Amino acid sequence: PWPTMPRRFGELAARAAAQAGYSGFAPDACLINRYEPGARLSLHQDRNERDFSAPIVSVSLGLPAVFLFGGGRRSDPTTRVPLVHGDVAVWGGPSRLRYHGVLALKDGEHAATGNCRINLTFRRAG
Ligand SMILES: O=C(O)CCC(=O)C(=O)O
Ligand SMILES: [Mn+2]
Repeated sequence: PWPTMPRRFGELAARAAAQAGYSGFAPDACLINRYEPGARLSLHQDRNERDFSAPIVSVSLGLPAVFLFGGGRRSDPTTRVPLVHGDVAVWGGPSRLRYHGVLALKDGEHAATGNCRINLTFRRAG
């Protein structure tokens, strides 16, 4: 069912989505971001996918980060969500287009990744 990515990756993402209430998620894309200390991701919406009915499943590896989860407008207040190695965040449904970002990564060392954070977002690109 997931010809474009390792089977286990697709299964992990589908299971996480189902646990969050989005059954039947069949990701066909995985965007991988690598953050070095100081790197950040400014508030944005994930709009490159054709199908907004599918959720986003985000897997964090390595150094911890602070995820900002906002609202439907860039100026809406944000919630700070600490993400550590192995965390999986899912947003979908009415939250699918909420603004989000990542604060500047703090310096550190992680056994799995060394001096960086790696994030995988599983998506249904369409
Ligand atoms: O690194 C993260 O936790 C979020 C990544 C993200 O929002 C994206 O790649 O669009
Ligand atoms: Mn995003």
